[in-house]
Order: sequence, then C-alpha cells, then structure tokens
Amino acid sequence: MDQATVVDVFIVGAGFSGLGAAIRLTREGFDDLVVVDRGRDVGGTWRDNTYPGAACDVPSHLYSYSFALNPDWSRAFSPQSEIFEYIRGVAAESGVLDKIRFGVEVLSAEYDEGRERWAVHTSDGDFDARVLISAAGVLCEPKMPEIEGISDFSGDVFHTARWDHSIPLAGRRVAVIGTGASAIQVVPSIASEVGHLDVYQRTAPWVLPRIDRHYPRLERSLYKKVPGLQRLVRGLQYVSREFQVVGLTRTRAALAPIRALGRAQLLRQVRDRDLRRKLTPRFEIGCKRILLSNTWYPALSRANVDVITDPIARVASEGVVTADGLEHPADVLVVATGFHVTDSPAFERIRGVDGRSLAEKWESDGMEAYKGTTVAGYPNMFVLIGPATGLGHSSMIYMIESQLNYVADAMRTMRERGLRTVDVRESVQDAYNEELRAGTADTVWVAGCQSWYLDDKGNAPAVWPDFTFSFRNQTREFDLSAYRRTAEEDAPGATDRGTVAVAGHGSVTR
Ligand code: N01
Repeated sequence: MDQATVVDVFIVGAGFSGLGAAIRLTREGFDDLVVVDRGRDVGGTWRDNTYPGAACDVPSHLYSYSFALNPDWSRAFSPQSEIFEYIRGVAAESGVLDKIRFGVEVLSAEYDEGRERWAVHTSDGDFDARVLISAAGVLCEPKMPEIEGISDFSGDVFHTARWDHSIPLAGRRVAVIGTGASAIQVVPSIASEVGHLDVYQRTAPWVLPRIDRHYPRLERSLYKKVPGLQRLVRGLQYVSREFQVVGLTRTRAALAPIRALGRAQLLRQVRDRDLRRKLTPRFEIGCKRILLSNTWYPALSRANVDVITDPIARVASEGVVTADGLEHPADVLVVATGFHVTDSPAFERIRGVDGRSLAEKWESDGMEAYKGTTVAGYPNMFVLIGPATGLGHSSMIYMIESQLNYVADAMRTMRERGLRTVDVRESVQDAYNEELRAGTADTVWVAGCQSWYLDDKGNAPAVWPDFTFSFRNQTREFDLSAYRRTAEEDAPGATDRGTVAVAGHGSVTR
C-alpha cells in the first residue's frame, strides 16, 4: 500500500445514496473523503436508465432530498431527465463535486485487520481508508435472461438500463422481454413508432392508474413563496403512501380497494376478452412492485402490438421462438428483465476480517445486515440501501437519509469516544434478522410470487417489512452497545467500557 492515497472515508458510488453520504458527512465535519463512480456523472440509476418513458413512480416532492426540496418540479411524477438534472444540480451546489472521481471502478476493498483500515483497489490506484461506505446501488447491475441462443441473435439486443439510442426503432419489428416497472414505461413510449411490437409476458403485473399532473406556474411559485407548503404536500404524499404498508404487511383486507382499482382499470381499458384474460394478474397485489400506468393497457391493445404469453424456448438468429414452436421475427430485442439484486457482483469485491467476500458470506448465511447498514465481520463499513431497506411503495431517498442519520451518528460517536473501529456483534445481527424474518413471514412479498425482493431460498432479504418511519426511528441514533469496538489508547472509549489491550490493535472492547 506504499502508493495508496490515505483518506478518512471512501465512498463507492455517486448516485442518490453516495452523493447524499458525501454531502451529509462533509456537513458533519468529516470532509476528508473520496467518492468514486464508474460512470461519468453523478446520478447512478437515474444517469443510466435513459430508456424511452423512464420516469419515477414516486411523486417528486417526496422523491427528493429533504435538504434540497425542488419547488420547480414540472409534474407530479418527474421524467428521468428532470431527476437527473435535479441530482446534478444538488451535486453542483453542495460543493462536494471536487471530491468525486468519475470513470473509476472499485476492483476490490479488503479489510486489513492488522492496520484496522480498508485497502481499496481501484482502476485509478489504491486507497487506504478508515471508513468504507458502499453506496454502489441496488438496481444497477442489469440482469440478462438466460435464454438459449440470445447471444447469436443477428439483430440488436440491449437491456433497458443500457438503452442504445443509436439503434433506430421506427418502422421496425421490436420484441420486449419482461413486463416489470421498466417495460411498462418503455412499451407505451415506443408502440406508436415501431412497425410491430411483441411483448413477452411471463407474469401479468398489477397496474394501477398513475395520478400524474403538470404543476402550473402558479403552483410552483406558491411552493417557493409560501413557507412550509411544499413540505406539507410532501408530508401528505408520504402519509398516503404509508397507508399501503398496512395491507402489504398486516391485513390483506386493506389491499381490497387497490385490488379493485387495478381490476377496474383492466376492465375499462381492455375490451378484448382474450387479451384481458392474458393481462389478468394471478398473484396477490403488492407481492411484486405495484406498477402505475395509464398507457400500458392501451398500448397493448394496439393493432401493431402482440402480447405473447407462451414461454420463450430460445432466441433464433432472426427472432424469438416460443414453446409452441412458433418463430416471431424481430429486428431489435429489448431486454427488460430487471437487475441482480440479491446476487450483485459488487458483493464479490468486498472482503472482511476473515477474508470472506460479502458474496460468500451472504451466499451461505443469507443477505443480512444490522439495520440494513452494518455487517458483522466488516468493521467500519456502512452499506447504503443494504439488506432489508428496499421499498416498493415509497421513496428510497427517505430510507437513504435514515441510514445517513445512523452513519453520521456512528462517525460522531467514534470521534467523541476515540474509537478506531466498530463492528456489529454477530449475535445482535442474528437476533435482528430473526425478528425481521418473523416480521416478513406474513407479508405479501412471500405470498407466492417471484420478485427481486426474494433470494433463491424464498426469503425476502431486500425489502423493509414495516412502516418506513419505524426504520427512521431505528436509525435515529447509533447504538454503540450493539458493536464490538477497538479504541485508541488513552481515549475515553478505552476506559469507560472495560477494554482490554490487544497487541497491534489498540484495544478491543467485547
Ligand atoms: O425489472 P423487474 P424492472 N423470460 O425485475 C421478466 C425499479 N424501477 O427493470 O415477473 C421472460 O421488476 C419478469 O417476469 P416475472 C423498481 O423498483 C423503478 O422492470 O419474473 N421474462 C418481469 O416481468 C422495479 O421493481 C422505476 O415472471 C423474464 C421482468 O422481466 C425495479 O426497478 C422504473 C425473464 C423484470 O421485471 C426493477 O424493474 C423502472 C425471462 N428469462 C424500474 N426474466 C420507477 O418508476 C425476467 N423476466 C421508480
């Protein structure tokens, strides 16, 4: 590590979570930090997902940093370009841009037990950091489907998160695989332009009306001029979304109104009985992310669009072959099959005290953390949007900011007490996760559907199974007693909790 750049905090990723961490920690006085991002700009998911129709399905007043509300949102659900501009604007105003190195990929991050530091190897050199913050994102590693022959397709193939804008679609035969949140935004946006569109549906999703509207200039100026108005609107949006949690986690009966709304929209928008039968969801609403669209069903009802529900058998050089033996010709294959979430390649690159990668640990023990943020055996590491923090119903930025409260308080606590390291106790983490699993057992996410919330054992380690304000409460303060820690010699932390000296490690509290 001779050539390594020494830094206090190393942050991986400059999306909403990494940028938020850099801003928050700088404000707390932890400004010796470096952020690296493999992309060329901030924004993460919102930089990468440029597919036609990309937009947020959480209202924009709610889907913003609490410290950077934007009175100028053009509409209730902003398009990708506006969210990307928003995050770029926040980054520019925050003063942390000069701490971010773009086009830099983390190759590995290994905890050096002897030095109690993180050794981070990147495509642009090595770093030696006290604290590692993984803000690499969750919906960022495109998942290509394992379909025989797909690599031999003679036309163009790309994933929604890597949209190839150089490929013309006008008048051509396009196939879209998948009917999740990305596909339902893409399909209506391209249906009128393409010659023919085949939509390959494995599972019919629940689709509710999208109550979107343009914000007139008067309303936007009121948000600027009337103190508290925007926060009030944001608060109402937050509360109304939180009501869904009752149905998702406690009483299925509470889902009845939205179930009825979904059925009514299908009945109203799809007159063709055969098509309606194909599009009728056969699983409990909420088990997969509930989709919002007013244009999905009308797009699928168009004369130039076919919904194909026969399973895909293979991809031939000039089209898609379904299990019934039919070959459906295509010029372009759009893959809308989601992301690696519980099996993200990012997990392979982080190694803790025993040299085990997070991927190996989570493969054997399940994807678990404490309060979604710290992992036993990975001292001084904080994971943003870690296990059991994912949401379908509300803003991930709320969860990220909750985690940042926890991280900031951890850093303050370490500073005040002279602690070199904190490492969550395995027993505490286990007990926490046992409780989480018990809390998830009756939720809608484990009600029998397949989704990215689940791992291959059928657990739902990616999703937060409760009201988001209970996560906010849990993460309000850093609970030092849950942690093993080492302290600087003579630091207050070394004397007030009965520490023992350990050669080469300062001292360790058990
Ligand atoms: O991915 P998904 P996504 N053959 O995993 C199908 C967020 N997001 O990119 O349901 C055929 O939801 C799969 O079928 P099935 C949001 O959190 C947010 O759409 O598993 N089909 C499914 O239909 C979302 O949840 C916004 O049977 C295959 C689809 O592909 C998350 O990103 C917008 C297949 C994958 O759906 C992921 O959404 C967009 C195969 N081999 C995304 N493999 C906002 O608005 C998979 N499928 C904020």
